[in-house]
Amino acid sequence: MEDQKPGAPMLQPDYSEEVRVAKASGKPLVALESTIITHGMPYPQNVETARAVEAEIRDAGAVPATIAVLGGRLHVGLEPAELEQLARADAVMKLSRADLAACIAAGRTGATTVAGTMIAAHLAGISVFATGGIGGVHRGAELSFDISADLRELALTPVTVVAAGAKAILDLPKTLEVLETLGVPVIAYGQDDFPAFWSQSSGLAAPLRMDSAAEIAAAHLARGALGLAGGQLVANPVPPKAEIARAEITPAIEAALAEAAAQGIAAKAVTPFLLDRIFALTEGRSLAANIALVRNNARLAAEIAKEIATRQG
Ligand code: PSU
Ligand code: MN
Repeated sequence: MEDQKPGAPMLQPDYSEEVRVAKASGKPLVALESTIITHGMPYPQNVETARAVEAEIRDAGAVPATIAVLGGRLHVGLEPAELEQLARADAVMKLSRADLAACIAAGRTGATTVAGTMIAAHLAGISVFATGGIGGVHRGAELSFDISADLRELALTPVTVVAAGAKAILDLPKTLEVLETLGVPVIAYGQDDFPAFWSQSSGLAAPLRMDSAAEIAAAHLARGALGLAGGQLVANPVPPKAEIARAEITPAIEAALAEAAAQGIAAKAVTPFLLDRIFALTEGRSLAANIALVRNNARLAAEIAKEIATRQG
């Protein structure tokens, strides 16, 4: 299960100044992905959101580490100008587990998905990561076999990922089944139901429930103590004020899925295509909810990172 061969030289990431100082002084760190910036939101909301999410983590007393590959260098923590450049760039690669090494070797620029970010965070010694939604099992996966590499990564890499569940563009029951098969703990925060990204509840019960960052931190450390590979998925519901009712979002999802099928969208293009269409079809309402929930996840991730740091102290 472990990736690292004993004795193999490990790649040293390029740390931002803020992350370098935090690592040296043992401050709690929270990793952030970059696909949400390049493939998940339009400019300039993408860079504004990225900055706001970083600020939430600082305000909570932890240090943000946004992860991306810039010109073949793996960056853990981006300087403000680097973040702006990435948010404006086009033709940025989308880096999941399969793509990360190829992007670095070719000297290219890419944004990390949940899977790619988990790999980089673990390499940098960061155990908590905040995002919006994870990839999962797509509807019709029994024919397309489209299952995000994010799920397998959660089974392999020991990082606790805070997300607002998975989007209803996916098949949520199948996503939960695959996570169970892979042995990934799925923890709803403060409620019994698995949240559904824009909505607080998916109508499905989550396998586990925890009500404090301390409990989540203790479970993270207990997995390590058991020698278990893999991380945890913390499913944090969207704040009530920002929620979009399921009845309101469903027509947009159905329309986006129909367009994707009609245009033959496949593989890595599926998730960005659906997100872009749903933003357009809800006239930005989905984007406002998305921003609110990512910020909310960043705050919880910072609390978990602080609890882990205290217990390791
Ligand atoms: N789900 C979202 N927003 C996102 C993504 C997923 O609600 O931005 C991005 C994440 O980076 C996630 C990736 O890791 O899409 C999953 O892509 P795929 O389904 O191709 O694995
Ligand atoms: Mn896919």
